[in-house]
Amino acid sequence: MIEFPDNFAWGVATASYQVEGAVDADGRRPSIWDTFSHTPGKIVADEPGDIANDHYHRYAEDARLLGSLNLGYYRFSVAWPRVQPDGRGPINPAGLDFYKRLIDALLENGVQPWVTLYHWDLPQVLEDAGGWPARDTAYRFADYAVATFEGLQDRVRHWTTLNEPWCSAFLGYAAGTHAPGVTDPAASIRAVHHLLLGHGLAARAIRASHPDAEVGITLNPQPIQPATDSDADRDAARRIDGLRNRLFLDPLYYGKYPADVLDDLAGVVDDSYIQGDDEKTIAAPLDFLGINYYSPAVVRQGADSVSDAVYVGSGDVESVAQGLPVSDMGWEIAPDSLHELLVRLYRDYPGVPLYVTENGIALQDRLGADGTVEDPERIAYLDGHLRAVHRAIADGVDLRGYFVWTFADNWEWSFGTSKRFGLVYLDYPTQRRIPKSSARWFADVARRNALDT
Ligand code: IFM
Repeated sequence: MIEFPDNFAWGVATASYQVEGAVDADGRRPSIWDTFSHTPGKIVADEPGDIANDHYHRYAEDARLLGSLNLGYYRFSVAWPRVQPDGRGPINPAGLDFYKRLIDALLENGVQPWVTLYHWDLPQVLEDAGGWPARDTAYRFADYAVATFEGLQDRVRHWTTLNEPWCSAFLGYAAGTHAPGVTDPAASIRAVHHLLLGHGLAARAIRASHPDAEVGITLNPQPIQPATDSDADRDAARRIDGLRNRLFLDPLYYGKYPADVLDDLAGVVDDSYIQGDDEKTIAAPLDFLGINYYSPAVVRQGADSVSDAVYVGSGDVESVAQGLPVSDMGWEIAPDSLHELLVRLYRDYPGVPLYVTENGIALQDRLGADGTVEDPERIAYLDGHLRAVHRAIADGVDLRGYFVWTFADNWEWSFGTSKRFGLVYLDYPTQRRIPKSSARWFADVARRNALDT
Protein backbone atom coordinates (compact mmCIF):
# COMPACT_ATOMS: atom_id res chain seq x y z
CA MET A 1 0.00 0.00 0.00
CA ILE A 2 1.07 3.55 -0.70
CA GLU A 3 -0.02 5.43 2.39
CA PHE A 4 -0.47 9.16 2.69
CA PRO A 5 0.44 11.09 5.83
CA ASP A 6 -2.03 11.28 8.71
CA ASN A 7 -4.47 14.16 8.29
CA PHE A 8 -3.81 14.37 4.57
CA ALA A 9 -6.64 16.50 3.14
CA TRP A 10 -8.78 14.78 0.48
CA GLY A 11 -11.19 16.94 -1.41
CA VAL A 12 -12.76 18.21 -4.59
CA ALA A 13 -12.90 21.74 -5.96
CA THR A 14 -15.47 23.87 -7.79
CA ALA A 15 -16.02 27.54 -8.63
CA SER A 16 -19.09 29.71 -8.18
CA TYR A 17 -19.86 30.67 -11.77
CA GLN A 18 -19.18 27.14 -13.00
CA VAL A 19 -21.80 25.52 -10.79
CA GLU A 20 -24.21 27.90 -9.09
CA GLY A 21 -26.60 29.14 -11.79
CA ALA A 22 -29.30 31.39 -10.25
CA VAL A 23 -27.60 34.42 -11.74
CA ASP A 24 -30.45 36.79 -10.86
CA ALA A 25 -31.35 35.35 -7.47
CA ASP A 26 -31.49 37.30 -4.22
CA GLY A 27 -29.83 40.46 -5.41
CA ARG A 28 -26.92 39.02 -7.40
CA ARG A 29 -25.80 41.33 -10.18
CA PRO A 30 -23.78 40.48 -13.31
CA SER A 31 -20.13 39.52 -13.26
CA ILE A 32 -17.73 39.80 -16.18
CA TRP A 33 -18.52 36.17 -16.96
CA ASP A 34 -22.24 36.89 -17.33
CA THR A 35 -21.40 39.58 -19.85
CA PHE A 36 -18.79 37.53 -21.67
CA SER A 37 -20.85 34.35 -21.82
CA HIS A 38 -23.78 36.27 -23.30
CA THR A 39 -21.56 37.73 -26.02
CA PRO A 40 -22.10 35.75 -29.25
CA GLY A 41 -19.09 33.71 -30.34
CA LYS A 42 -17.29 33.61 -26.99
CA ILE A 43 -18.58 30.28 -25.65
CA VAL A 44 -18.97 26.95 -27.45
CA ALA A 45 -22.55 26.78 -28.74
CA ASP A 46 -23.09 30.26 -27.23
CA GLU A 47 -24.11 28.55 -24.01
CA PRO A 48 -23.91 30.89 -20.99
CA GLY A 49 -23.52 29.78 -17.37
CA ASP A 50 -27.01 30.92 -16.34
CA ILE A 51 -28.03 27.53 -15.00
CA ALA A 52 -24.87 25.41 -14.89
CA ASN A 53 -25.40 22.80 -12.14
CA ASP A 54 -28.16 24.77 -10.42
CA HIS A 55 -26.07 24.28 -7.30
CA TYR A 56 -27.61 27.40 -5.76
CA HIS A 57 -30.83 25.44 -5.36
CA ARG A 58 -29.38 21.92 -5.11
CA TYR A 59 -26.58 22.58 -2.61
CA ALA A 60 -28.15 20.34 0.05
CA GLU A 61 -28.22 17.35 -2.30
CA ASP A 62 -24.64 18.14 -3.35
CA ALA A 63 -23.49 18.34 0.27
CA ARG A 64 -25.00 14.91 0.97
CA LEU A 65 -23.27 13.45 -2.07
CA LEU A 66 -19.95 15.01 -1.05
CA GLY A 67 -20.31 13.46 2.40
CA SER A 68 -21.04 10.05 0.89
CA LEU A 69 -17.74 10.23 -1.01
CA ASN A 70 -15.69 10.36 2.23
CA LEU A 71 -14.33 13.76 1.30
CA GLY A 72 -12.69 15.73 4.08
CA TYR A 73 -12.95 19.03 2.20
CA TYR A 74 -15.04 20.82 -0.37
CA ARG A 75 -13.22 23.74 -1.99
CA PHE A 76 -15.67 26.22 -3.50
CA SER A 77 -15.60 29.90 -4.34
CA VAL A 78 -17.79 32.76 -3.22
CA ALA A 79 -19.35 34.86 -5.99
CA TRP A 80 -18.37 38.46 -5.35
CA PRO A 81 -21.41 39.77 -7.32
CA ARG A 82 -23.69 37.74 -5.03
CA VAL A 83 -22.20 38.98 -1.78
CA GLN A 84 -21.37 42.53 -2.81
CA PRO A 85 -23.37 43.11 -6.01
CA ASP A 86 -22.07 46.64 -6.60
CA GLY A 87 -18.45 45.64 -6.09
CA ARG A 88 -18.24 48.07 -3.19
CA GLY A 89 -20.28 49.16 -0.23
CA PRO A 90 -22.66 47.08 1.84
CA ILE A 91 -22.77 43.29 1.86
CA ASN A 92 -25.92 41.69 0.47
CA PRO A 93 -27.14 39.55 3.40
CA ALA A 94 -29.20 37.28 1.12
CA GLY A 95 -26.12 36.50 -0.95
CA LEU A 96 -24.01 35.73 2.09
CA ASP A 97 -26.80 33.57 3.53
CA PHE A 98 -26.47 31.17 0.61
CA TYR A 99 -22.90 30.42 1.64
CA LYS A 100 -23.94 30.04 5.28
CA ARG A 101 -26.55 27.48 4.24
CA LEU A 102 -24.06 25.66 2.04
CA ILE A 103 -21.40 25.56 4.77
CA ASP A 104 -23.87 24.34 7.37
CA ALA A 105 -24.98 21.58 5.00
CA LEU A 106 -21.37 20.57 4.39
CA LEU A 107 -20.58 20.45 8.09
CA GLU A 108 -23.71 18.37 8.75
CA ASN A 109 -22.34 15.87 6.24
CA GLY A 110 -18.87 15.79 7.78
CA VAL A 111 -17.22 17.87 5.06
CA GLN A 112 -15.03 20.89 5.87
CA PRO A 113 -15.50 24.00 3.74
CA TRP A 114 -12.45 25.51 2.02
CA VAL A 115 -13.34 28.94 0.67
CA THR A 116 -11.82 30.67 -2.35
CA LEU A 117 -12.68 34.35 -2.34
CA TYR A 118 -12.12 35.02 -6.03
CA HIS A 119 -12.43 32.53 -8.85
CA TRP A 120 -12.76 34.97 -11.74
CA ASP A 121 -16.26 36.45 -11.38
CA LEU A 122 -15.45 40.14 -11.01
CA PRO A 123 -18.57 42.31 -10.66
CA GLN A 124 -19.20 43.87 -14.07
CA VAL A 125 -19.48 47.33 -12.48
CA LEU A 126 -15.85 47.07 -11.41
CA GLU A 127 -14.78 46.05 -14.91
CA ASP A 128 -16.64 49.10 -16.19
CA ALA A 129 -14.55 51.16 -13.77
CA GLY A 130 -11.29 49.74 -15.18
CA GLY A 131 -11.17 46.12 -13.97
CA TRP A 132 -7.98 44.50 -12.70
CA PRO A 133 -5.72 46.80 -14.72
CA ALA A 134 -6.97 49.60 -12.44
CA ARG A 135 -5.33 49.93 -9.04
CA ASP A 136 -8.57 50.63 -7.23
CA THR A 137 -9.79 47.09 -7.95
CA ALA A 138 -7.14 45.74 -5.56
CA TYR A 139 -8.65 47.80 -2.73
CA ARG A 140 -12.18 46.85 -3.73
CA PHE A 141 -11.14 43.17 -3.58
CA ALA A 142 -9.57 43.55 -0.15
CA ASP A 143 -12.72 45.19 1.22
CA TYR A 144 -14.94 42.48 -0.25
CA ALA A 145 -12.61 39.71 0.97
CA VAL A 146 -12.51 41.00 4.54
CA ALA A 147 -16.29 41.50 4.67
CA THR A 148 -16.90 37.98 3.35
CA PHE A 149 -14.34 36.56 5.74
CA GLU A 150 -16.02 38.33 8.67
CA GLY A 151 -19.37 36.94 7.62
CA LEU A 152 -18.24 33.32 7.36
CA GLN A 153 -15.15 32.99 9.56
CA ASP A 154 -16.98 31.30 12.42
CA ARG A 155 -17.58 28.30 10.14
CA VAL A 156 -14.44 28.18 7.95
CA ARG A 157 -10.74 27.63 8.69
CA HIS A 158 -9.12 27.61 5.21
CA TRP A 159 -9.21 30.68 2.99
CA THR A 160 -7.79 31.08 -0.50
CA THR A 161 -7.71 34.65 -1.71
CA LEU A 162 -7.36 34.15 -5.47
CA ASN A 163 -7.59 31.21 -7.81
CA GLU A 164 -5.08 31.22 -10.69
CA PRO A 165 -4.42 34.95 -11.08
CA TRP A 166 -2.37 34.01 -14.18
CA CYS A 167 -5.68 33.14 -15.91
CA SER A 168 -7.46 36.28 -14.73
CA ALA A 169 -4.64 38.46 -16.04
CA PHE A 170 -3.34 36.75 -19.15
CA LEU A 171 -6.40 34.91 -20.48
CA GLY A 172 -8.67 37.78 -19.50
CA TYR A 173 -6.64 40.80 -20.59
CA ALA A 174 -3.98 39.52 -23.06
CA ALA A 175 -5.40 36.52 -24.96
CA GLY A 176 -8.99 37.67 -24.47
CA THR A 177 -10.26 34.09 -24.39
CA HIS A 178 -11.63 34.59 -20.89
CA ALA A 179 -13.74 37.42 -19.52
CA PRO A 180 -13.53 40.33 -19.93
CA GLY A 181 -12.10 39.42 -23.35
CA VAL A 182 -9.53 42.22 -23.57
CA THR A 183 -6.42 41.86 -25.75
CA ASP A 184 -4.04 44.45 -24.32
CA PRO A 185 -0.66 43.09 -23.15
CA ALA A 186 0.14 46.14 -21.00
CA ALA A 187 -3.24 45.83 -19.25
CA SER A 188 -2.56 42.18 -18.48
CA ILE A 189 0.66 43.02 -16.63
CA ARG A 190 -1.03 45.74 -14.61
CA ALA A 191 -3.76 43.19 -13.86
CA VAL A 192 -1.17 40.75 -12.49
CA HIS A 193 0.07 43.40 -10.10
CA HIS A 194 -3.33 44.49 -8.87
CA LEU A 195 -4.47 40.91 -8.36
CA LEU A 196 -1.38 40.23 -6.25
CA LEU A 197 -1.78 43.51 -4.41
CA GLY A 198 -5.41 42.67 -3.66
CA HIS A 199 -4.26 39.30 -2.34
CA GLY A 200 -1.64 40.92 -0.09
CA LEU A 201 -4.01 43.53 1.28
CA ALA A 202 -6.69 40.94 1.99
CA ALA A 203 -4.34 38.36 3.50
CA ARG A 204 -2.75 40.92 5.83
CA ALA A 205 -6.10 42.26 7.02
CA ILE A 206 -7.53 38.79 7.65
CA ARG A 207 -4.44 37.63 9.52
CA ALA A 208 -4.36 40.76 11.63
CA SER A 209 -7.91 40.24 12.86
CA HIS A 210 -7.88 36.41 13.04
CA PRO A 211 -4.40 34.91 13.49
CA ASP A 212 -5.92 31.38 13.60
CA ALA A 213 -7.29 31.53 10.07
CA GLU A 214 -5.29 29.67 7.42
CA VAL A 215 -4.82 32.05 4.52
CA GLY A 216 -3.17 31.27 1.20
CA ILE A 217 -3.40 31.66 -2.54
CA THR A 218 -3.78 29.19 -5.40
CA LEU A 219 -1.58 29.53 -8.48
CA ASN A 220 -1.34 27.40 -11.59
CA PRO A 221 2.40 27.07 -11.91
CA GLN A 222 3.65 25.01 -14.81
CA PRO A 223 6.87 23.10 -15.42
CA ILE A 224 8.47 24.76 -18.46
CA GLN A 225 11.21 23.04 -20.44
CA PRO A 226 13.12 24.21 -23.53
CA ALA A 227 12.49 22.19 -26.70
CA THR A 228 16.23 21.94 -27.38
CA ASP A 229 19.42 22.89 -25.63
CA SER A 230 19.96 25.88 -27.90
CA ASP A 231 20.53 29.26 -26.24
CA ALA A 232 17.42 30.60 -27.95
CA ASP A 233 15.17 27.83 -26.65
CA ARG A 234 16.66 27.97 -23.17
CA ASP A 235 16.02 31.69 -23.11
CA ALA A 236 12.45 31.12 -24.30
CA ALA A 237 11.97 28.69 -21.38
CA ARG A 238 13.44 31.24 -18.96
CA ARG A 239 11.02 33.90 -20.20
CA ILE A 240 7.93 31.71 -20.03
CA ASP A 241 8.90 30.29 -16.64
CA GLY A 242 9.27 33.92 -15.62
CA LEU A 243 5.80 34.91 -16.79
CA ARG A 244 4.00 31.82 -15.67
CA ASN A 245 5.74 31.07 -12.40
CA ARG A 246 8.30 33.52 -11.03
CA LEU A 247 6.26 36.66 -11.77
CA PHE A 248 3.81 35.41 -9.13
CA LEU A 249 5.97 33.38 -6.78
CA ASP A 250 8.86 35.81 -6.29
CA PRO A 251 6.77 38.73 -5.00
CA LEU A 252 4.59 36.41 -2.93
CA TYR A 253 7.54 34.74 -1.21
CA TYR A 254 10.34 37.27 -1.45
CA GLY A 255 8.57 40.61 -1.90
CA LYS A 256 10.32 41.35 -5.19
CA TYR A 257 9.40 40.88 -8.82
CA PRO A 258 12.07 38.97 -10.78
CA ALA A 259 14.37 41.54 -12.42
CA ASP A 260 14.79 39.54 -15.64
CA VAL A 261 11.01 39.38 -16.13
CA LEU A 262 10.59 43.12 -15.54
CA ASP A 263 13.36 43.64 -18.11
CA ASP A 264 11.57 41.36 -20.58
CA LEU A 265 8.42 43.41 -20.05
CA ALA A 266 10.07 46.82 -20.37
CA GLY A 267 8.91 47.17 -23.97
CA VAL A 268 5.33 46.28 -23.03
CA VAL A 269 4.61 48.44 -20.02
CA ASP A 270 6.59 50.79 -17.80
CA ASP A 271 6.62 49.70 -14.19
CA SER A 272 5.02 52.83 -12.72
CA TYR A 273 2.10 50.64 -11.61
CA ILE A 274 4.39 49.26 -8.84
CA GLN A 275 4.08 51.85 -6.10
CA GLY A 276 5.63 52.38 -2.66
CA ASP A 277 5.64 49.23 -0.57
CA ASP A 278 3.43 47.21 -2.94
CA GLU A 279 5.87 44.34 -3.21
CA LYS A 280 6.15 44.07 0.58
CA THR A 281 2.36 44.11 0.84
CA ILE A 282 2.13 41.26 -1.67
CA ALA A 283 4.54 39.20 0.43
CA ALA A 284 2.05 38.82 3.29
CA PRO A 285 2.93 35.60 5.15
CA LEU A 286 1.28 32.56 3.57
CA ASP A 287 -0.13 29.65 5.53
CA PHE A 288 -0.20 27.52 2.38
CA LEU A 289 0.30 27.66 -1.35
CA GLY A 290 -2.32 25.96 -3.51
CA ILE A 291 -1.15 24.44 -6.77
CA ASN A 292 -3.40 23.67 -9.68
CA TYR A 293 -1.67 21.33 -12.10
CA TYR A 294 -2.86 19.85 -15.37
CA SER A 295 -0.03 19.79 -17.89
CA PRO A 296 3.60 20.88 -18.47
CA ALA A 297 4.86 22.95 -21.40
CA VAL A 298 7.83 22.66 -23.71
CA VAL A 299 8.66 25.89 -25.51
CA ARG A 300 10.91 27.08 -28.25
CA GLN A 301 11.86 30.26 -29.96
CA GLY A 302 9.34 30.34 -32.78
CA ALA A 303 9.89 31.07 -36.41
CA ASP A 304 8.52 34.23 -38.04
CA SER A 305 5.70 35.64 -35.98
CA VAL A 306 4.35 32.48 -34.40
CA SER A 307 3.58 33.41 -30.82
CA ASP A 308 1.10 32.62 -28.14
CA ALA A 309 -0.95 35.61 -27.01
CA VAL A 310 -0.38 34.82 -23.33
CA TYR A 311 3.39 34.94 -23.75
CA VAL A 312 3.32 38.68 -23.23
CA GLY A 313 6.55 40.45 -24.10
CA SER A 314 8.27 37.23 -25.15
CA GLY A 315 8.30 37.70 -28.89
CA ASP A 316 7.99 34.60 -30.98
CA VAL A 317 7.80 31.85 -28.41
CA GLU A 318 5.63 28.86 -29.08
CA SER A 319 4.79 25.72 -27.16
CA VAL A 320 5.64 22.41 -28.75
CA ALA A 321 3.53 19.29 -28.36
CA GLN A 322 5.42 16.27 -27.07
CA GLY A 323 3.20 13.59 -28.58
CA LEU A 324 1.95 12.43 -25.19
CA PRO A 325 -1.63 11.20 -24.67
CA VAL A 326 -4.00 14.13 -24.25
CA SER A 327 -7.21 14.85 -22.36
CA ASP A 328 -10.41 16.02 -24.02
CA MET A 329 -9.02 19.55 -23.57
CA GLY A 330 -6.03 18.57 -25.72
CA TRP A 331 -3.77 18.90 -22.66
CA GLU A 332 -0.87 16.46 -22.51
CA ILE A 333 -0.92 13.98 -19.64
CA ALA A 334 2.35 13.99 -17.71
CA PRO A 335 2.13 12.92 -14.05
CA ASP A 336 5.92 12.91 -13.59
CA SER A 337 5.88 16.62 -14.32
CA LEU A 338 3.70 17.13 -11.25
CA HIS A 339 6.41 15.51 -9.13
CA GLU A 340 9.04 17.69 -10.82
CA LEU A 341 6.94 20.81 -10.21
CA LEU A 342 6.31 20.10 -6.53
CA VAL A 343 9.98 19.36 -5.85
CA ARG A 344 11.10 22.50 -7.70
CA LEU A 345 8.57 24.72 -5.94
CA TYR A 346 9.44 23.47 -2.50
CA ARG A 347 13.15 23.82 -3.27
CA ASP A 348 12.97 27.36 -4.65
CA TYR A 349 10.15 28.54 -2.38
CA PRO A 350 10.56 26.55 0.85
CA GLY A 351 8.84 26.74 4.19
CA VAL A 352 5.19 27.07 3.17
CA PRO A 353 2.99 23.94 3.13
CA LEU A 354 1.67 23.01 -0.31
CA TYR A 355 -1.68 21.62 -1.36
CA VAL A 356 -2.64 20.39 -4.81
CA THR A 357 -5.86 22.40 -4.95
CA GLU A 358 -6.81 21.19 -8.46
CA ASN A 359 -5.89 18.25 -10.65
CA GLY A 360 -8.12 16.29 -12.99
CA ILE A 361 -9.01 15.39 -16.52
CA ALA A 362 -11.73 16.14 -19.06
CA LEU A 363 -12.99 13.05 -20.88
CA GLN A 364 -15.88 12.29 -23.20
CA ASP A 365 -17.86 10.47 -20.52
CA ARG A 366 -21.07 8.75 -21.57
CA LEU A 367 -24.08 7.71 -19.55
CA GLY A 368 -24.44 3.98 -20.23
CA ALA A 369 -27.71 2.25 -21.04
CA ASP A 370 -27.51 0.64 -17.59
CA GLY A 371 -27.40 4.08 -15.98
CA THR A 372 -23.72 3.96 -14.99
CA VAL A 373 -20.73 5.99 -16.15
CA GLU A 374 -17.46 4.10 -16.43
CA ASP A 375 -14.35 6.28 -16.64
CA PRO A 376 -11.26 4.08 -16.20
CA GLU A 377 -9.07 6.70 -17.93
CA ARG A 378 -9.90 9.19 -15.16
CA ILE A 379 -9.04 6.62 -12.52
CA ALA A 380 -5.71 5.99 -14.26
CA TYR A 381 -5.04 9.73 -14.49
CA LEU A 382 -5.79 10.35 -10.82
CA ASP A 383 -3.87 7.28 -9.74
CA GLY A 384 -0.79 8.38 -11.71
CA HIS A 385 -0.89 11.90 -10.35
CA LEU A 386 -1.43 10.72 -6.78
CA ARG A 387 1.64 8.51 -7.09
CA ALA A 388 3.58 11.58 -8.23
CA VAL A 389 2.27 13.47 -5.20
CA HIS A 390 3.31 10.64 -2.92
CA ARG A 391 6.82 10.58 -4.41
CA ALA A 392 7.12 14.32 -3.82
CA ILE A 393 6.15 13.84 -0.17
CA ALA A 394 8.72 11.04 0.13
CA ASP A 395 11.28 13.45 -1.33
CA GLY A 396 10.63 15.90 1.50
CA VAL A 397 7.96 18.21 0.08
CA ASP A 398 5.54 19.38 2.77
CA LEU A 399 2.42 18.59 0.78
CA ARG A 400 -0.74 18.33 2.85
CA GLY A 401 -3.64 17.58 0.56
CA TYR A 402 -5.04 16.84 -2.86
CA PHE A 403 -8.25 18.14 -4.45
CA VAL A 404 -9.73 16.73 -7.63
CA TRP A 405 -11.03 19.12 -10.23
CA THR A 406 -13.91 18.64 -10.09
CA PHE A 407 -16.84 17.36 -8.05
CA ALA A 408 -19.46 17.14 -10.82
CA ASP A 409 -19.20 18.02 -14.51
CA ASN A 410 -19.80 21.73 -14.83
CA TRP A 411 -19.67 24.82 -17.03
CA GLU A 412 -16.10 24.90 -18.32
CA TRP A 413 -15.72 28.60 -19.18
CA SER A 414 -15.37 29.19 -22.94
CA PHE A 415 -16.18 25.50 -23.52
CA GLY A 416 -19.59 25.70 -21.86
CA THR A 417 -20.86 22.27 -20.82
CA SER A 418 -19.01 20.51 -23.64
CA LYS A 419 -16.17 19.35 -21.34
CA ARG A 420 -16.62 16.88 -18.51
CA PHE A 421 -14.08 16.99 -15.65
CA GLY A 422 -16.30 15.63 -12.88
CA LEU A 423 -16.14 12.61 -10.60
CA VAL A 424 -19.91 12.85 -10.85
CA TYR A 425 -21.74 12.88 -14.17
CA LEU A 426 -24.14 15.78 -14.66
CA ASP A 427 -27.15 14.91 -16.77
CA TYR A 428 -27.92 18.52 -17.70
CA PRO A 429 -31.52 18.06 -18.98
CA THR A 430 -32.61 16.51 -15.67
CA GLN A 431 -29.85 17.90 -13.40
CA ARG A 432 -29.39 14.35 -12.12
CA ARG A 433 -26.02 13.69 -10.44
CA ILE A 434 -24.63 10.23 -11.22
CA PRO A 435 -21.35 9.25 -9.54
CA LYS A 436 -18.90 7.86 -12.10
CA SER A 437 -16.70 4.86 -11.36
CA SER A 438 -13.91 7.35 -10.56
CA ALA A 439 -16.04 8.81 -7.75
CA ARG A 440 -16.28 5.41 -6.08
CA TRP A 441 -12.56 4.84 -6.63
CA PHE A 442 -11.59 8.23 -5.18
CA ALA A 443 -13.94 7.78 -2.21
CA ASP A 444 -12.17 4.53 -1.46
CA VAL A 445 -8.71 6.11 -1.71
CA ALA A 446 -9.83 8.91 0.62
CA ARG A 447 -11.33 6.43 3.11
CA ARG A 448 -8.18 4.30 3.18
CA ASN A 449 -5.80 7.29 2.93
CA ALA A 450 -3.85 5.05 0.60
CA LEU A 451 -3.42 3.67 -2.91
CA ASP A 452 -2.79 0.04 -3.81
CA THR A 453 0.82 -0.72 -4.69
O1 IFM B 1 -12.33 24.69 -14.79
C1 IFM B 1 -11.07 25.21 -14.54
C2 IFM B 1 -11.03 25.89 -13.19
O2 IFM B 1 -11.99 26.89 -13.10
C3 IFM B 1 -9.67 26.51 -12.96
N1 IFM B 1 -8.63 25.56 -13.18
C4 IFM B 1 -8.66 24.77 -14.37
C5 IFM B 1 -10.03 24.12 -14.52
C6 IFM B 1 -10.07 23.27 -15.80
O3 IFM B 1 -9.89 24.06 -16.92
